[in-house]
Amino acid sequence: MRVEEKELEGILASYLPVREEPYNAKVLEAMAYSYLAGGKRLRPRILEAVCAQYGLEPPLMWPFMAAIEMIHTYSLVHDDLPAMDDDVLRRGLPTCHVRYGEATAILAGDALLNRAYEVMLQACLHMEDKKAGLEAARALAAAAGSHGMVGGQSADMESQELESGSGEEVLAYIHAHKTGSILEAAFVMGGILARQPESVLQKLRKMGASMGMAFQIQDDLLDLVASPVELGKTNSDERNSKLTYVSVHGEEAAEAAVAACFKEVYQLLTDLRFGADGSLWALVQEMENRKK
Ligand code: GRG
Repeated sequence: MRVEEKELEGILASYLPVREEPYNAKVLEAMAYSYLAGGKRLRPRILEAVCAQYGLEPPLMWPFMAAIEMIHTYSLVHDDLPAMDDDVLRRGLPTCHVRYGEATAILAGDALLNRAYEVMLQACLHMEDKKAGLEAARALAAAAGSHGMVGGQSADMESQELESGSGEEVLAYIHAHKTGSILEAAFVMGGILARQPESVLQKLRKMGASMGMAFQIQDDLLDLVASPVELGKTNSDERNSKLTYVSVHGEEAAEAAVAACFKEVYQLLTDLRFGADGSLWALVQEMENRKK
């Protein structure tokens, strides 16, 4: 069952740490500021929809939904820092470091990451199937780390130094890891929590990988038509220097690649008997037609 939007926001908020003393108030405020700034909540929605497909009852998946959104939010807060993408706007608001200063933004990201693990491990303590909970948490940790999102971000940072022509392979790595890993985790964690066999998990992983690829290329295509202000940039220099699917393969090929990825996702949904009237199918359609 899919919870309503307002209820989802309440569920996500309920996993934030509670203020107990005045001394750490600033970092708590910065965490809440970025986490509750109203993103699309795509990753928790995917996790929820996969769990629902396999009959897993809420609220078992809620802490895992909150954890994946916390890790996603931490990555955005750190990605926006001057040392990385240097963005001034995120989710329609000033970025965390613009609002609270760089040191607090670093700490808020660190604290969201740690809170995500605390929330999942706390949930595992009370779960009947602790092994499934731990396996889901392990999958998210692996997806977020050096062989996942952080690895992809690192490759992306290094890619600015690449000689032209050597971009294709590294670009595939960046997409699969920086954007793909956490999306893949959203799909596979749902399957793990619902105790699905490895054959199903493999298909869920593939679905996540294709969604991740489509999502990133879409992002690059949307960036082409967005103004620097919409992009949260003070100027457009960076857009021109970035290695993207569009800069390597061209716009037409990028659009074709997005279409091919979605075709594969729909095929996998059909193979796994996710019906066209189900919430995951609707979510994929929403992503296919997204304008931001
Ligand atoms: C700093 C370790 C570290 C990693 C950063 C997520 C990320 C890795 C960078 C973001 C760069 C970026 C704009 C990638 C494009 C795809 C993407 C992840 C967009 C943001 O996700 P959405 O659209 O955001 O789901 P909302 O705000 O809706 O949650």
